[in-house]
Amino acid sequence: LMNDSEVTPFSVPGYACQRRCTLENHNAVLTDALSLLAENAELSDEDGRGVAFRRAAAVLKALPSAVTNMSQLTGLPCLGGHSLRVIKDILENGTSSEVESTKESERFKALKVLTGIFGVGSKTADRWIREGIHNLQQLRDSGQTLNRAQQAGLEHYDDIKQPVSLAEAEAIRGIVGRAVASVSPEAQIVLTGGFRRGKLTGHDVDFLITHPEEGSEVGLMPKLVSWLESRVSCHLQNVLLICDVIFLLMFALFCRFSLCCFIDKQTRRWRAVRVDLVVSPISQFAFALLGWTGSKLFERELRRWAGHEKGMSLSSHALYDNKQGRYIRASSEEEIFAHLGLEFIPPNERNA
Ligand code: DCP
Ligand code: MG
Repeated sequence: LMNDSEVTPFSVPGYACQRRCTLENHNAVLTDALSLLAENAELSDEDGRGVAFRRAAAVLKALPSAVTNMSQLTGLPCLGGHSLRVIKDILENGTSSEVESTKESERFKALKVLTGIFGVGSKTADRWIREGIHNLQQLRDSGQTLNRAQQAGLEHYDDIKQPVSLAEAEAIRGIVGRAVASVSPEAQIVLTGGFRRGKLTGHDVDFLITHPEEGSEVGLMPKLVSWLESRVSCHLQNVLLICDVIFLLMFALFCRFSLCCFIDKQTRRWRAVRVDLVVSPISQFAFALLGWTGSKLFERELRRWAGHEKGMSLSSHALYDNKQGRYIRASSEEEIFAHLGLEFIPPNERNA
């Protein structure tokens, strides 16, 4: 048995973008609990609380081993009183009563189900709940008017909920890649999002497309979408032959770059998958690549670091030096980290 004085506290830097965090998580029970509270806060429009729980979870994800004793947490950043109470509860009792009661609450369950519909955010879900709608059947029966995205989201709810595998992501990459090549032969396509960070599943597939010649990317997105749509709607048989095992149908362009697609597995079963396409001019490519690789918290922390520590504004388009009043160019992620005075963190270690 160790007493507190023999416990060595962990130590990590304050910003997630200063930490290397792989997918290996020694504190999954604790981080799952804090993530659930973060999700509940976000779904309840309490973003500040949500971020606080996300930051606390990210600190625990970055630890080299499992937390067994509260005293190991002394001096760690981002662990507020609320998060510490939850951690203490779990270390002492195996569970946190707050997490358990949140998980079981009718409101949380309804918010999860309703915002799980593509095109439905927390505000819409909240309005529906106030009108007595708590599940998909009640929504269908309610006669609520749904926009095009929401109609598709409801229709393909089960498919879209099911995680996308890396194999599916790669198959879709092949198909979108062929589409890109035929509308713009020199254009480049990169898989971003969670898959670029080494995840084996995702809730969608994120792609970034650019063209080596500045300006030639203009108009690429509509061409790409209509190529994919026409291929599938007019030449269903051909597409089946072209893509033999797996193929895809861009079935609607919902917003700027969020698409919903169908792929066919060997079974020839159609399945809806979310695909996010982003087109970036080459001059902004490094910023877009960094901005769309994630994780979401890593991105948030990069922007916070830039603003608070460096007097700069970072987005997925550019880096601006507020004091000098000028944009800072970069042609690689490495250069952006260097401009920010940060050690380069490769994508697979950005899993904050
Ligand atoms: N992104 C962001 N802020 C947002 C939305 C997205 O910074 N509000 C960036 C970071 C994300 C990336 O875009 O990692 C892709 O968004 P996803 O929601 O697809 O996130 P992931 O790909 O990381 O998760 P998943 O594996 O579940 O798809
Ligand atoms: Mg993704």
